[in-house]
Amino acid sequence: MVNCVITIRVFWKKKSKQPPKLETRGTSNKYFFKLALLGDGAVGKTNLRRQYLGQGFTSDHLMTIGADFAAHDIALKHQGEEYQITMQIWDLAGQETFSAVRSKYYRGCFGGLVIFDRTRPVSFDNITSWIDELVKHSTRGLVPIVILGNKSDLVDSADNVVKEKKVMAYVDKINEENADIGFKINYYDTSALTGLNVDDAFTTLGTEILSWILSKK
Ligand code: G3D
Ligand code: MG
Repeated sequence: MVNCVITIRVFWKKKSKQPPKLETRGTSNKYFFKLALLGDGAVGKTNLRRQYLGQGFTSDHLMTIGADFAAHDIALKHQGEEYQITMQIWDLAGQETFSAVRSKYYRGCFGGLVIFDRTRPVSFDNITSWIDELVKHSTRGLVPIVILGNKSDLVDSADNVVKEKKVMAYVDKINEENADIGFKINYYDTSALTGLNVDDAFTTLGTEILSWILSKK
């Protein structure tokens, strides 16, 4: 695990770029962020987005083909000033294995939610490669990321769960090794079923992106 983090850090350092100037919509305090959901199949990406958009949880298998996006407007504060943000959230429906599609999907992203399933340890082991892929294709280098340990409602009844301590060690290591990137990688334990921390995760991602970009203006 430690070796993995160090390898990634070298890649991120090489690829990191200055954040771009924000495109404004109408007034100078209205901004638009493209965001991607990343993670193994069935970790809960689509349901997390549905929860955030107020569409509720579904256990129906979603057969959508291709990339799907939806927009959500939120107000965020930065240094006492209010900003109107449109979060455009991209969900790669059912095609996690097609890397050619994914590179287009990531293009121009300002941030990502990197999701694993608390009850499926292999999905946690894979988050490094998901982050790596976002960095490679975002066209902006390393962008703000929030890591989500989803299906936390199942943790008490599952046999083999990813321990929060292990996740925090991973997140702390990334933040230590990349202390100069201008934003923090955050972690939330979530449940798309109960809604636990779903709003907070998206808000934190938006806030990190906004303050990162405004600090460089
Ligand atoms: P994906 O978009 O990452 O592929 P989905 O994942 O959102 O389609 O979810 C995959 C399966 O996990 C779905 O069940 C869904 O209901 C379930 N799921 C997603 N998030 C949670 C969660 O937080 N808690 C619980 N208990 N289940 C969750 P099916 O039955 O369709 O496989
Ligand atoms: Mg999905």
